[in-house]
Parts: sequence; structure tokens; C-alpha cells
Amino acid sequence: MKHPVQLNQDNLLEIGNGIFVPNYIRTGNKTGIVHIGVGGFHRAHQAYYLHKLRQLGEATDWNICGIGLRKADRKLYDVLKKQDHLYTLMVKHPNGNVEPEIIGSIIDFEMGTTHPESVIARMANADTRIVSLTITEGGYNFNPTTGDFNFDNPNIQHELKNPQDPRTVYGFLTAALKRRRDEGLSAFTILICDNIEHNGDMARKMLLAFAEAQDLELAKWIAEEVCFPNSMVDRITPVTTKADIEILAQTYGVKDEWPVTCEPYIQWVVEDKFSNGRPEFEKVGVQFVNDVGPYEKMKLRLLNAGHSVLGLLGIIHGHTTINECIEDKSFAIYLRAFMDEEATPILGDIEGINLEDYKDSLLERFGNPNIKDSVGRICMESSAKLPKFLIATIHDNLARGGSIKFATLVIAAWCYYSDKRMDRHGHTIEIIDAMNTELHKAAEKTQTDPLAFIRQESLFGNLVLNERFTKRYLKAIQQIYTNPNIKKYMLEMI
Ligand code: CS2
Repeated sequence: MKHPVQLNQDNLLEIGNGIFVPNYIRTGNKTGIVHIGVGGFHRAHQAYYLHKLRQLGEATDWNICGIGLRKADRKLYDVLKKQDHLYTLMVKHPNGNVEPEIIGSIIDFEMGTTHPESVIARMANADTRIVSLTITEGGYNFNPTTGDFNFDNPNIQHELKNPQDPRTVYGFLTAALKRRRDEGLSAFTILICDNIEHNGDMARKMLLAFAEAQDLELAKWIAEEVCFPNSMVDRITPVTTKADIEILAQTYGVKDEWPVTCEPYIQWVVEDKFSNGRPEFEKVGVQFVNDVGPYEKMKLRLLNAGHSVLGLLGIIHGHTTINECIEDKSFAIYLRAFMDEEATPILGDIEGINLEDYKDSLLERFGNPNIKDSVGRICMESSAKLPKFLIATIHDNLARGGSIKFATLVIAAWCYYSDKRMDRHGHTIEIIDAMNTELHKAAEKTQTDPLAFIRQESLFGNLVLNERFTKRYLKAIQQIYTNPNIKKYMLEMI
């Protein structure tokens, strides 16, 4: 057993005896990318791609400055400051191998909650040419059914009246863009890295709605100058556990308080539309295309929806991880049936992609026994995910007369989960969701009003008015509420 060495710039040489460390100089360089929302995903994906590029001796001016706009970001901010913004990426292979690598592409971090002016100044700095975001599917402040910007949010109201005191991404982005315009600087690109169909177009619409309400002239300038490339991002990144931190210390001798774990697979497909240049990411495998739409849809409706299918059914059954679900044959077969019969028909042909191979690869990735992605992570924030991942597919299939039975059971399971907050054995489930209270309130009415859960219009639109859907849904609700042995109903369908 090695004595663990604290991860920081001074100790890199010593740490580098055992594992890969950055081979490039990290001080005195520009931060060309400002990234809002430095979670595990950003660190396993975009920051990793940039690190690869820097390892090739490229992209010297494109280092990342992380930004935290939530109080909860403070913990990572403190850890990264202590580690000179270095962290370990632990790639977990299906055969049990773990490949740790120290990533150095993030070189600075600012907290908007305590130092808003520093964040605006950083974004408005001439060196900044891209502002990228991973603020989760629920972070964009729009109504999932209408797609309209939510002006009722008190933080948004505050920012509209006090542009000098921003709180959300919208306030910060407009403050920084205004400063750039006033100083005669060119705009930055806004690059969205969250799982939302047409994520760039959506962000453009939201930012313009906000900016128009704040400053019409500025809104016009943003509309003309800022590019919002759509992009599809992909890498499964489970939540870091204590065991990961211990393995890293004991086996590899690295004391890192917050490493990131991920699968070997990585993909990024980006629309090649940038306001102010970009790193040559194609040199490290990023695909630049004219139309990301088909790739986004394929990923959201197969991978992300597939995760939710396993997550919600699995959590009620009592499975704890996604790979445990795949090891359970009935879950694997059910998932494949959902993909083949409900998701694939709405995707059509995608140039250069063999959907059968893609689905095979998803089952393999989900089954990676080393990754141990918890069903809890997948079920987290379902209210922000399901409208985009799964409910959209139900709407599409109702319109085309396609199958809806596999997805409908998942919606009924979601209702049961929100109502009882227990698995089928009666074990408590902790639910993390911005709409937790509303979901619970609606779901607990199910006994007296079986359609109560799907009457939530902002999530389901007008699904409650569709007889074909309600008939299926009522059957599933009746089954699960009589006996939550979910697998029984899954088996009846496959
Ligand atoms: C998952 C995603 O959040 C979820 O429910 O489906 O985080 C998924 O692991 C990533 O999008 C993979 O790229």
C-alpha cells in the first residue's frame, strides 16, 4: 500500500510515477472557455476532451474557468482550489480495470453566489470566447409542455429589475454580453451540454425572451452576434462514492477529495457554428456536423429514456444499480422491447448510424458491471427528464398509432414511486426532485382519482385527454397499486 500523496500541482511529478498526469504547462495561460455547472459530467466529458487536446500541445488559449452559481457548488470549489483545480478521472472498464488519469484543463474557478462581479468580469474578458453550460435538464427555466420561458420565477423577476445583481445564468449571461457589447468586444458562443433536444436553439429562445424583457437593444445584439450550437453529449458518469476515493488513495496513492468516475465510452456531436472560434476538438474525436438533431433525438429517446425505464422500474423492484437491472434478464428484454417497438419507429433512418448496433452497444454499456451507476441517480429529477426522454415518445406514438405499453408502465411506476416513496418490499426511497412536493401531492390522490398524477399539465400536456393512453395507464395503475411486484407486469408484456 502506498502512502497517499495530496493531489496538487507541486506533487504532480511524484504522482506521475504511477499514473498519467498532464504533460502541459497550466500556469500563465488564458481561459478561453468559461463553464457554468462543473459537475461530474463536465469533468468526465468536455474538460476531458480539452485535456486530451492540451496533451497534444494544442488549445493553449482555451483552458477552462469553472463557474458555480449555486451555493451547493461551494464544496467542489473548495476542493478544486485546494488541488490547484486538478482532479482524477477514473475510467472503469467492464473487465474490472480502472484507468485513473489526472486532468488539468480546468485552471480556475469563480463563485457567482459570493463574487458575482468576478464572474461577469471573467465572462466579459476578451480571452473568453466560449461560455458552456451543464446546468441539468431542469436548469433552463422553461415550461416543459409549452416550451415558454418562465417569468414567474422570483429570481428572474429580481434580475429583470436589478440587472446589476444577477442570480441565474440568464442574469449573468446578459450582464456579461452587455459589457462586451459596450466595450466593443465580440460576443462569445453559448454552448449547451445538457440532454435536451435542440439544446442550443432552446437556450437561444430562453435567453432572448429574458433579454427582450430586460433590454431590447441588447436582445437584438445577442440575436445577431451570439451563436448557440446544438450538441449531443454522452458519457455515463455515476456519482462518486467513498469507495472510489479510497481505491484511488490506497491503490494509486492519490489523495483526491473528489475524483470522477465514468465509463470508457465518450461521444460529442456538435453543430459547427461558433461566434468567436473554437478549439480543434475534432483532433480528439469530437464530431462536427451541420445537423445534430437526429443524433440528439437518438440519444435522448434511446439512452436517456432507456435509463429512466430501468431506473423507475428497477427502483420499485429493489434493484440498486443499472447493471443489476441488465443482469436481470426480464429487465434487459423489456428495455430492448421498449427500444425496438416504441423508440426506434419514431427515429427513422439516421445517416451513418446503424440503430441495431447502437442499441446493442447501449445494453453493453448499461451492463458494465464495474460502473455501478445507481438507480437513484437515474430517478433523480425525473420531472425534468421524463417529459424530454419518455413522454415525448408517448405523444409521438399516440400520433402515429404506435405502441405505448412499455412506456406507460413506467409512468404508472413513477406515480407509485412519487406517492409511496417505497420499493415493493416497503423500503423507503429518498426522492430528489425539484418538484418533489407537487409530484407527491398529485400522486397521493391516485386512490380516489386514478388519473390525478397525469393531470399535471406542465409534465404531461394533454395526455389525460387521450383515451388510448388513459386506458393503458389505468390498467397499469390498478396493477401496481394492487401488488407492486412490477416484474410480474413486465413479464406479461414481453
Ligand atoms: C442519465 C444521464 O441523468 C440520467 O438520467 O440518463 O445522466 C446519462 O447517464 C448521460 O446522459 C449519459 O451521457
